Amino acid sequence: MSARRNRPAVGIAEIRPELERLRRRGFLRNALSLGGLTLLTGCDLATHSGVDAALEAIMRFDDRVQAALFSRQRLAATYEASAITRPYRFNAFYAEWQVRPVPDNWALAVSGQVADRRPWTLPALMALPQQGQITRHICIEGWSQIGQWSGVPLHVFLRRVGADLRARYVSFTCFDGYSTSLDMESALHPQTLLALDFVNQPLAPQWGAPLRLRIPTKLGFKSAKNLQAIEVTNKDPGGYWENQGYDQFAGV
Ligand SMILES: Nc1nc2c(c(=O)[nH]1)N[C@H]1C(S)=C(S)[C@@H](COP(=O)(O)O)O[C@H]1N2
Ligand SMILES: [Mo]
Repeated sequence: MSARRNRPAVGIAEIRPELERLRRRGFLRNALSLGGLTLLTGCDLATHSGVDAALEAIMRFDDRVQAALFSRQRLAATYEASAITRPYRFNAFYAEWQVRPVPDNWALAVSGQVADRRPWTLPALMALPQQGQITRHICIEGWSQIGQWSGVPLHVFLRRVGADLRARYVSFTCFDGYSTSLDMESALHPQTLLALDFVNQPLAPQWGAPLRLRIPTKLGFKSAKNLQAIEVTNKDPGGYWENQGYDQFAGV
């Protein structure tokens, strides 16, 4: 079964506001022409590496603008249970059905700038304070859907393990080979969840079992499924899509 062959779960009218937002972000990025950038960055556009460097600079400019506009107080819209998209679509970087079963004796590894590096079992995660949300998941491919997730707010978890909250990034590694990362400000946003449940049931494997990130203030590729490890670090960890040119910030 190919995820990308699935039909979009919502119509174009419903996702228009999101598309408009994405377009505005695109405008922001194009506001500086490549030529203008040569002056700003000193990149030589006559060479491939020069063009690469200029594009890198545009992306970093965009990330900086987005980070400056981001506020921990600004919440993503929430919805009534009746708005939940059914059936709910599955998406992943692999083209064919390759959902990995949850490894035996799964535990979430914690590393980097944290005081307590002990791994977390599911019962231990379930014993932490829980929070739910009904929010819209927006994929960069141009579709969106509304779902309900509950689990441990990431800021609660980071404080519990004694993470250095002045570190710049939190990185996420998944057992299906995926990875992504967040800037610390976004990691501490009150709606950023380590989700255990989808519509009040434990996550199914294709939707991220046993634990996934759910961050409604970012594009869908940041909501890492099938988590295996979390690291707190000052070095930009990148990620599966980030390393192929997607925004590090990727706000919606
Ligand atoms: N482990 C893992 N997490 C992932 C992905 C993936 O391929 N593997 N794809 C991302 C992308 S691009 C999207 S749009 C969402 C899809 O989430 P869903 O299957 O719950 O709709 O998961 C994100 N998290
Ligand atoms: Mo996506």
